[in-house]
Amino acid sequence: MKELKKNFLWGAGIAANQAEGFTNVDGKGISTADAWPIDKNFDVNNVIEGITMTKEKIAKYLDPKNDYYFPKRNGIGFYQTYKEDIKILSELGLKVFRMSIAWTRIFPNGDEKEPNQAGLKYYENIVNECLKYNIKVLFTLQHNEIPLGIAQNYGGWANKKVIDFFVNYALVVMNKFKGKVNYWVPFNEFNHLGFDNTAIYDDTKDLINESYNAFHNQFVANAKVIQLGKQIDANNQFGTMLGWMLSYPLTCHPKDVLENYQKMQKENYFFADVFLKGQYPWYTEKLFSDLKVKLRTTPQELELIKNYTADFIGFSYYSSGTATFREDEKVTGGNVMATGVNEYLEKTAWGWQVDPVGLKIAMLDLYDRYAKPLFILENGMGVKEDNPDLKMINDTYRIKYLSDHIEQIKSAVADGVECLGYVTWSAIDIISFSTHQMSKRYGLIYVDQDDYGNGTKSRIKKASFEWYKKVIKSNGDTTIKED
Ligand code: BGP
Repeated sequence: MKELKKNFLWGAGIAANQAEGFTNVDGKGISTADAWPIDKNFDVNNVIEGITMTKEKIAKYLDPKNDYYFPKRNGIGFYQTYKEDIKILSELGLKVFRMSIAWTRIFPNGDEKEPNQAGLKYYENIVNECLKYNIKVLFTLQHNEIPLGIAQNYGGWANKKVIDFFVNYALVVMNKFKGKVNYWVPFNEFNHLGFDNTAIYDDTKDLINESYNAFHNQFVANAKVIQLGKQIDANNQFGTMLGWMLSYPLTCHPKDVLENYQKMQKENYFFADVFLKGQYPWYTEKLFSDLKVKLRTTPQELELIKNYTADFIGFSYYSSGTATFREDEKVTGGNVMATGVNEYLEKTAWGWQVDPVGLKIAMLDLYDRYAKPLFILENGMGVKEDNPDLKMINDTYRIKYLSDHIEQIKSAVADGVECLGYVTWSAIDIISFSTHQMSKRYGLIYVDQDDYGNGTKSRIKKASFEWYKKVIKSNGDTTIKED
């Protein structure tokens, strides 16, 4: 029976906008992520509200007269603590550390010609720190943050000028880390609408049409980055990063099955096809006529997309949902979008339905369709973990969640699926992407900090840290063995 490869890349991840803080230091510009405050009127279970932004909202949020608190401007101070944090992470025996580069540390407004050297130096320090411990780095270039200047001055990714700005940024960092970093993910969880992903304000006229034009421009930028990245270093490997929104038909009613199939097409396969097959799928014309989308493309762009597809299928998996044709659908939370309830599944405190078998279903489906190596780039569970006494948190619930999902990965590999690695989300407690809370904790390491940045900032390993260390050392044995 096939087992995990000996060089299976056991990893853990964070994102710059959720961890670094120090948003106005060493030349960094303000990003779309820096514009989200904790807003008391905000419903933390309405995931959509946390990733959409309007011109009116941002004017209110950025008005100095309003004293909002912006969690992602502080993160967990990783910009300053990265040496200590990476040292702790090295104790896991990590093979790969997934993190993102903040575009605004390299090009503060996004459209500059020359890079900010202080920003490059910081990421060089990170890379050197990781390599010191034999930890490979996997860089994401756009992880739910874009220079605010791109939104304000260019209308976001719908503007084709942004393609060249992004490619220029990617060239600078790929040249800088040539020979040191070979795993690159240009866009994080690309397959979702939202200001965090396109820098298009949600009150923009013709939003859906502009958003799909933004996606197209990102497809083009992605292809150009792969083309040039391979010229810089033939060893560079490029991955998709799809937020895999797995869903099932609510019932076996044929109309539910059809509804779910088309939901999977629209939310998942559409994007995966362009990235991995190099062309828009056969149903694009119908989809675009339904959505009233008119793409602004050129034959050269479509040729680029066709010739430069991803090397591996990177994706995140947290939970699954359901779909039904009926109007009275009961909905619950999920990654970047709400989804239908599944009565057979437990939910996290944020309503995300825990479904380890769904990860194997996603792996079989993706491998079946695209026949390229898989790489799980995010998997974990957000939990409220109050810890006033600063004790070691015995997060057996997280160990169970991660263990159940890793067992499904092993099962898919035993069936013959090729899998490069697994990155648990998150290496350390960081600010939640969609709710902007510190209290939605994913980390193997606890950080003493509340939703408003108060606390000692001390780092305390959770029980899952020691457990994951054993999983890595044994290359996948998830049973807990006392020492
Ligand atoms: C994904 C993001 C990650 C991470 C994760 C958990 O969408 O790629 O950055 O945050 O979701 O989501 P959240 O932090 O909103 O609970």
